[in-house]
This record gives sequence, structure tokens and C-alpha cells, in this order.
Amino acid sequence: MFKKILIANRGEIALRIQRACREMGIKSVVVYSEADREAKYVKLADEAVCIGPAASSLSYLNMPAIIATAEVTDAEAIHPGYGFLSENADFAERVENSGFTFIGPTPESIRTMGDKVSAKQAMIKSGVPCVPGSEGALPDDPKEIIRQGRAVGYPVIIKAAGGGGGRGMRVVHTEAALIHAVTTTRAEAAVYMEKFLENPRHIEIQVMADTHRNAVWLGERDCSMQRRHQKIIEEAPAPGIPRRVIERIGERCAAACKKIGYRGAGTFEFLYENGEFFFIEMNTRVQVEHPVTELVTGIDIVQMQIRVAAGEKLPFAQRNVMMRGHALEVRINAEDPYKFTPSPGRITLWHPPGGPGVRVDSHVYTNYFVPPNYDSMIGKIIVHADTREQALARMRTALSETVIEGIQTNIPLHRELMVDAKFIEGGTNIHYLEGWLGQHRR
Ligand code: MV4
Repeated sequence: MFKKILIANRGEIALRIQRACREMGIKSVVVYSEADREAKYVKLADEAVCIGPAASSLSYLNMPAIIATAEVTDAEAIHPGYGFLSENADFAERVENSGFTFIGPTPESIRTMGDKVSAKQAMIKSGVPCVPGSEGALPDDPKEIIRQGRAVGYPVIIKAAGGGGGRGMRVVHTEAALIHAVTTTRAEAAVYMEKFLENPRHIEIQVMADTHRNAVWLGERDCSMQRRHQKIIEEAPAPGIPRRVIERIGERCAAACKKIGYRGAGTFEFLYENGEFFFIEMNTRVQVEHPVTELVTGIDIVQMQIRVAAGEKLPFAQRNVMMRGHALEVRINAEDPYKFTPSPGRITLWHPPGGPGVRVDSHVYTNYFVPPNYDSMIGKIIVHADTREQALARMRTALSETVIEGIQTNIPLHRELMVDAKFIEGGTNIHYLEGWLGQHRR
């Protein structure tokens, strides 16, 4: 096992990784920017190194500074967290070429999955069901593009192979609009075509693989409650989807991991519509919403990432993975709850909730200054209970005792959503929140 790990991230995930290291008896080094001096994980660090100014490009994205810090501190491995350099294949390669372990998949896996066309081709080969569409990248020939559009059937969606998170996508309703959409989406990279699903849910499967040909799936998460591609509530299991349907998909995901030699944690993203799953893309990192999976499976995903990166075997097999109860996560953002404008500044009072089945992942505290330089998420409240109904009650209680003063947060929005009849029913789609916000305009 590693003696020391460098944490190349910030915010609540930096604290999450630091806690995992400490629990495993591993020393950790955090790198931080000038804007993050006050963060809890910097104050609690075994070692903390300031690597640059607030701007991410000069700090959390500064590969030479991060690798040089690993060298001077004698760290053996680098955990990239999520965002920043976590899915940068060149970074993973530079880390490994400098003699450190990248806590994540191989650069080749990151590259293959980062290209949505090659990711989809790999999944088709592994028997994972995908959205019907073009076979690979679209050609230049307009006649051929129009033929494929007719074969797929309108509406279609044109996506850039290097896109993701909502970048580089165009919905096309008629043949007349097709060529223009392809031309404008085709900035430099390849583009592909898919049938456009109008009202899907966003369901993802968590996987974990070691370097000894073992791969397991750890259930699913429903991440449909989102606005502008920013998830705000996640839960596990996904309400109302038959277990046998999810199990078939999960087994295919684990099989795909074995086939492509995947290692570490990963997430297969699916759209779910009319009882069917369709793969859209893979995330080759730990995700913000990993705690809901940790609470329903009892598996420490960050600890497992570290173990498999050190070459250990997964300490459990698929048959040992049990799902118990229901978990809900709400993301706490420093923003206006209805206008969504960022609200950085000093937190004059931070009073987090507690009690049985309540987990708070956050790097903030009373008198902490939320810097304006990064995304607005300042923490997460995650609850676990035997049933979804009980988890909802637990979340309502947790939200009712949460006090955050000095900045605006989206806690009032979460309080309203937790008593919304359709959300309580379960199974709302990816468009629900934006529709709800339109109805509840103020
Ligand atoms: C789609 C889709 C409908 N049909 N693909 C958005 C970001 C990227 N991850 C894929 N996205 C979508 N792909 C087909 N064929 C609708 C979306 C989509 C979406 C997906 C997941 C979560 C939120 C979303 C919000 C708008 C559109």
C-alpha cells in the first residue's frame, strides 16, 4: 500500500479523499490555490502546498506544478478527484511517466471513453445497449448523412465525439435542418448521430474494477433532477425500475469493464425511457454523487479506488454486493435558490444537520469564505433509510435543521422539492426541474 498520496483537487472531494487516506494510515499532501487557504482540508492536512493563484489554469490544472509537488513531498500516487484533471489522459500519462501511480484508469481507457464515438463502439462490442444512431462518426458526404438521418428517424441529435456535459449537441427535428446542424456541431472533432429521446431519465451504473480481471457493478443512481446539466439531487436505487432490468444492464457494464481492461471506479451513463436503457457515455472518475452508492452498498468507493490503484484485489465479489435501503443526496450550492446567480462570500454561521442516517460532506465551516473562483457547490447532505419514504422524511428533517448564514444557498429550493408531489412519487425525468422552476417563478 502507498505511504503517501497527493490530492490534486479542492472542496469537499479533497476532504473526502483526505479522510480515506487517514483512515487507511496513509499520509496525504494537498495542493491548494491561494483562494483555498482557509478550506478545512488545508487546515487539517498532514502537508499542504500552495501551487498557485486562484485561477484553475494556474493551480488545479497546472500539471507540472502538481507533479513537481509529488516529487518534493515523496508522494507515491496522485488522486485527481472529479473535474479538473480527473479525465485528462495526458495528465494520467504524465503522472505515470514521472514514476507515480495515477489513482484512476489507464490513460488508454480515459482516451477511449473520452471519445464518445469510440466509447460507444466499445460498449456495442461488449453487449451494452446504446441509443440507436450512426455507426461511428458521420462522414462528410451530405447524401450519406441524410440517408443515416432517415434510417435513424427524426428527431435526431448531433453530438461532438469530444463533447459531454451538454457541450456540442444539437437536436434536429427535420431533414431540412440536418446538414446545417452537422456542419455547425463539427467544430474540429468528429460528430455522430443518435435518435433523440424526448423524455428520458438519467440513470447511471457505478462500477469498480481491479487489475486482476475482477469487475463489479455497485447498483445504479437516478440523477434526473438537474438544471442546465448540473445535477442537484441524486438517489439510489432508481425508483420504479424493475430490479431484473437494472441487473441485466449492471452485469453488462461489469462484463464491459473486464473486456476493456478497465481499472478503478467508473460510471456508465444511461438514458432510460419506456422501460429501456440506452448507454450514452462513460465517466472515468469518482463522481460527486458517489456517497449514495456508498450508503446503499456499505462500500467505501474512495478507499477501493486507492486499494485497486495499489494493485490490491477487490475484497469482495459481485455476490457479496448487497443493496440495502434508500439513499438521497442534495448538493448545497452557494447561489440564489431561484435565480441561480452565484453567492460567494463569508459564511457567518454553518450549522450542519446530524442524527442517524445523515452524512454531510463539506469542507466549509463558520467564518469560512466561499471563494468566487470555482463552482458553487459547498457541500452535500446525504441520507440513508430503509425505504424511500423514510429517506425523504430524513432529508426533510436534515434540511429543516440546516442553518447557513452570510451567503445564499439552494437549501430553500431543496426544502420545496422534498415536499413536491411528483418528486415524492418518484421517477421524474431530466426535464422535470426546469418545468417546475418555470411554474414556481418568483
Ligand atoms: C441525449 C438526450 C436525448 N437523446 N441523447 C446531455 C449531456 C450528455 N451527457 C448527453 N445529453 C443528452 N443526450 C439522446 N440521444 C438528452 C440529453 C440531455 C440530458 C442527459 C442527461 C442529463 C440531463 C440532460 C439534459 C438535457 C439533455
